[in-house]
Amino acid sequence: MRTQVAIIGGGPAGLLLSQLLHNQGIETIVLERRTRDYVLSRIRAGVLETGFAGLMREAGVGGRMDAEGYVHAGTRIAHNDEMFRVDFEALTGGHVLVYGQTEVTRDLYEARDAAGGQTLHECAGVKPRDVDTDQPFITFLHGGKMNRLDCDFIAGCDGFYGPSRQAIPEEVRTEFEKTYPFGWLGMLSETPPVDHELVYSNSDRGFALCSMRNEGLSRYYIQCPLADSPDDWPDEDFWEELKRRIPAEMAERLVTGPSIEKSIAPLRSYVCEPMRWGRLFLCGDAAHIVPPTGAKGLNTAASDVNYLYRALLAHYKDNDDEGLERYSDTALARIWKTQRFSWWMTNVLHRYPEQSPFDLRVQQADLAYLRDNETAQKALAENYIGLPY
Ligand code: FAS
Ligand code: PHB
Repeated sequence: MRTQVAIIGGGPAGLLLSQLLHNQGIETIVLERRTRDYVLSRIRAGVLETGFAGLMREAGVGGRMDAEGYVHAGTRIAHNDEMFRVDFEALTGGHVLVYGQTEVTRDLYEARDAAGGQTLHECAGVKPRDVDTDQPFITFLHGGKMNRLDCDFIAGCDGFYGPSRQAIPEEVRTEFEKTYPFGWLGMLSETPPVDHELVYSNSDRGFALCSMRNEGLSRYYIQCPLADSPDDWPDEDFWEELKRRIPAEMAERLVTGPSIEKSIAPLRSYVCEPMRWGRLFLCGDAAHIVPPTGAKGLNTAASDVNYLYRALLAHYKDNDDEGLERYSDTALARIWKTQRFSWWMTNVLHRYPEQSPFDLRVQQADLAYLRDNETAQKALAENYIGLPY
């Protein structure tokens, strides 16, 4: 088996890269560990940066996103019963689209099907080989037998737990990590959202986020101890705690109902440098993780795809390898800015178990500065809608 670009991982990064390359006549094969249904069952991100939405349209898969996605021109920040709005459009002329990652992945799968794209599911033991030579290949179990896929390049889009990052020699890798002493308990419910925009709340009881997928599907999060499990949180306890963490007038109009999904995600910041080793290129969660506070995980995967796609295009179309040579530095420059923003948003909005009275006053001052200062709000807005690629 041979292709030009072998892609490990059929999540949003792998599928988007495959679709973009296909549109330029560049062959790809995607090797995915899970079933398609499993991949499509994941409930994750919900906010698309301007750049990501543009890339989806460039890939020819933006139709449903533009028809069903919600333009959000701003977001609200609540601090106990006080709330203010950051107006993205007035401050930057831009906005974000609220459109679930599950829908993004579904649109990409449908486009790959229509294009006759090759995505092999239930691949086991996927292993990149000879990545530091000009004849890399991948071995993997599929259809009951060992297979070999020869290729020009390998895109490691296999998420945090995939094999690609491990193919970079340990002595070459520098890994940066920060863990947070809390997680996010997320709930999906078939209820109308409490507000037409997102509400990020810093309350004396901890962080909460009110989001949505559509007029009848709400997505809520509350900060919770890492030791908790979803079973510790019956629906009624979740709703009661959420009501205590958002402004009273919103709590009064909050419509509750049964959860259709409930899960806890730990918060972590992580970056692996470099993102390239020979003919292996890491993309998305394979190379970096952010706390979801800034809605940057999925969006940073998209910016990696943007850089790698254009670098591969220049290689095949113009015999120009500068983009490939500079890929890691270029992608990391933007990644570290999203890491900073996600870390800052997490710090300003969460209550830390060991927070001193001084820390608390500084956090309150940060929120007050954001409430009162247009420059501070513009900085948040331009990061939130997405820095330029
Ligand atoms: P993904 O992890 O999505 O995809 C990697 C793919 O590789 C998967 O399909 C996996 O099955 C496959 N794979 C793994 N190992 C393999 C192997 N050995 N062989 C073949 N395939 C393999 N981001 C936000 O912006 N907002 C959020 O609210 C948010 N919430 C999240 C909640 C959770 C629980 C998690 C885990 C992440 C969340 N994220 C959020 C981040 C998330 O959206 C990621 O950034 C996004 O999925 C990144 O996409 P990929 O890089 O494609 O990685
Ligand atoms: C979501 O809707 O899932 C969501 C929105 C914004 C975030 C994180 C998650 O910062």
